[in-house]
Amino acid sequence: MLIKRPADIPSSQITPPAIYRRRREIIKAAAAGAGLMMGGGSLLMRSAKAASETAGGERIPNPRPSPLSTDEKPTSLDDVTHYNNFYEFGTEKTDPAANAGTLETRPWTLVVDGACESPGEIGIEDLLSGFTQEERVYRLRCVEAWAMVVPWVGFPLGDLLKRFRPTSKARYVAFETLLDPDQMPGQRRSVLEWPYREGLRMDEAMHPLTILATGLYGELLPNQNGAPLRLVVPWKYGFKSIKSIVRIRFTERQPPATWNRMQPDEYGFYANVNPAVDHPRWSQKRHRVIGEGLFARKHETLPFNGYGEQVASLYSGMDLRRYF
Ligand SMILES: Nc1nc2c(c(=O)[nH]1)N[C@H]1C(S)=C(S)[C@@H](COP(=O)(O)O)O[C@H]1N2
Ligand SMILES: [Mo]
Repeated sequence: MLIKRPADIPSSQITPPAIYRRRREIIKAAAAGAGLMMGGGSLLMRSAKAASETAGGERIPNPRPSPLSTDEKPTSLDDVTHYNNFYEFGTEKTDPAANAGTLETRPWTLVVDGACESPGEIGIEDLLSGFTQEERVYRLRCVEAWAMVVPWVGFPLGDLLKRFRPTSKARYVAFETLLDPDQMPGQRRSVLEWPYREGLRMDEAMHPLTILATGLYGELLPNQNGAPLRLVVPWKYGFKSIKSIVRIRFTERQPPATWNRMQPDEYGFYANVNPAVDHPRWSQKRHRVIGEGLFARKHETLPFNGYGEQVASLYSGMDLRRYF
């Protein structure tokens, strides 16, 4: 390597996606050619057919721009769909695009229950037709120190939650990803606790900037981005934005969240983007913007990812060093 970097940052975090991807392809081709089938063997086998089987590609008619959109330049579709975190399909940034073709997103049912007057379930087709589709452009930043601007298609999570009539006991909202190791081969390894789980406080969940995304770039979500339905919370680090959701539950107590349970000192429940609180192993003051290249200057990270005016009041009076 020409570039010196701290030893504890995996190369996947700092290499520009295009170069990184090419390197992975070369490594995979070499491995396949040599007949190597080690740990990731079954994942490698699937990669060839995966790309054409993703749910993405179907146009969503006339999504309207949301007034909450940023006017920053969106990250390219190629980067948005090939530089992902989705451990159900592998732990490398290129794994989800290569392996997520095994996920079946039709039929798909979302169960909503817990502290509410009308618990029930809703099929994905009803969800897609029943909610106003507004195109929203959000800056989404990940704790691993990169940033993207994604033109999500989605609707406010609160619009859905209200229909199930949460009671006064509903203080939090818990989310769960599908659990099915046949469709999500990464779940055969215990890199995380499965299913992936996340949670929000009720007021965070009802905030208009918290959306359920069903598409991006005007098309249905590709599997690797969390088809058919994923959360987007733009003022929080990426891991809060849980993908491929099958269950939402209203709870009285703070629900368990996957990364928080794994490493509670590194990943807080709130996970609000905060340049003043470093991750124990790296600074969170600056980040790279995907698409600008490795040599571009890093950007200053803003409190709440630049959405402080809209969301800071949710946390007034809270010690954000303690509740990170
Ligand atoms: N079910 C599930 N959801 C997930 C993850 C995951 O591994 N599994 N990774 C999270 C992390 S760490 C990030 S940074 C974002 C990445 O979203 P993107 O690939 O669409 O950019 O998804 C989040 N949602
Ligand atoms: Mo992340």
